[in-house]
Amino acid sequence: MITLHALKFSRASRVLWLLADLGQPCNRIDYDRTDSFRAPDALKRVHPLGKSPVIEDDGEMIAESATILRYLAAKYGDESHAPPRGTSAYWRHEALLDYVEASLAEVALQAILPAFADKPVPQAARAALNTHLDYLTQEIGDGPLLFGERAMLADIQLSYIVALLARFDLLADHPTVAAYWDALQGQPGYIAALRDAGPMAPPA
Ligand SMILES: N[C@@H](CCC(=O)N[C@@H](CS)C(=O)NCC(=O)O)C(=O)O
Repeated sequence: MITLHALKFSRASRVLWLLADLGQPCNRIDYDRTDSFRAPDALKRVHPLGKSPVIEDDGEMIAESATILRYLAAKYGDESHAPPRGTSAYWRHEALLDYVEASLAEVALQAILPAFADKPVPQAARAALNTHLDYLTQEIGDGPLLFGERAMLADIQLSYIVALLARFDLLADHPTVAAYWDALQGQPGYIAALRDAGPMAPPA
């Protein structure tokens, strides 16, 4: 069985969402956040970077949530979380799946971290975030999700960042992204992950 190392309020929720969609159980090992909201040292004994999520499966130890999502979809022959191969939608989806951690996460955290510490969000951080939220608004289009009604891997990957942005009231000027967050919260895999492991974002 797959083992999932799941830090509280973390990107591990993405993996739980996909596992729920795939109907795959896992042996979830939970890690509480430290007082400074970091991962405990115990996670460093799992993976040198001490980050979550990490999965163990059939002797493989896999980090990076996008890689884990791709691994699980490939392993379980899942064709329902990406557009058909060979289409331009397929490559648009691949780009969005990588975009979340490669480009968006760092910019979003520059706004989220001050908000989390009850400090004002610097103007430059808000401006940079707004550029990405404008981009996401275009990508969502008529929605409700990135590729219509059904959550793809890229939607699952985006959910964690969007949950944090919503939690810290950083979506107020971007109604399309706020509506996207509403649509994500209605997805069965999201609901199952929340029920199993609690919310993606820390409570107020
Ligand atoms: N790019 C990695 C990021 C992993 C990551 O930063 N995880 C956070 C939790 S959401 C973490 O473990 N933070 C704890 C720490 O850095 O102390 C991924 O997508 O999996």
